[in-house]
Amino acid sequence: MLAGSALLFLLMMGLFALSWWRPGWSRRIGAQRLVVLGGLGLPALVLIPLVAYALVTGERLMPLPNATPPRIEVHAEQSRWRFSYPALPGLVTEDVLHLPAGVPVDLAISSADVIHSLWIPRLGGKLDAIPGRVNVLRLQADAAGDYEGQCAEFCGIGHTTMKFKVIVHPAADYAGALAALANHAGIKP
Ligand SMILES: [Cu+2]
Repeated sequence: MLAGSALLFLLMMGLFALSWWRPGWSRRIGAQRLVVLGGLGLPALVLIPLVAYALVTGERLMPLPNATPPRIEVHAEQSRWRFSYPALPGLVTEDVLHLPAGVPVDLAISSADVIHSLWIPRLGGKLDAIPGRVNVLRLQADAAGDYEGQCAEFCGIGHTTMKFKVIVHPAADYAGALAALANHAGIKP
């Protein structure tokens, strides 16, 4: 994309220089043809390959497992995050998200009040939490460890402190870690 944009920049500068030193050069092309070529032809030539490239690359970035990935529900609310795990009904962790390492998960993100945005910079892009909607973000943490998450959409007075911690467990320990949390919270599996 950098090479492509450099090329376009040079082309534009070339046209600019041409109109500077040879005023009237475009008269030979004609106004209408100039609009069609410069306004439709050139953008189509540039944008269609870029969209195709972005679609293919985006698809490759997305973990696509054979089975449906485990789903975790994310509820945003001024100004905290609640995570619930359908695998363990009743278990809710506040401002802490537990994930398995090396396994794709689907985060089903919703909001109780205003628009928030879930962002775990080291794991992927942002996705808005919108009241009345469920947005699904597929993520995969490759390595166990602790990560930081942050609300990335200004949502009110508590926005700056609307952070959460992501604890990524080795995949083999994940179910045990969730069960221990549920046990601690007095939830019967
Ligand atoms: Cu926020």
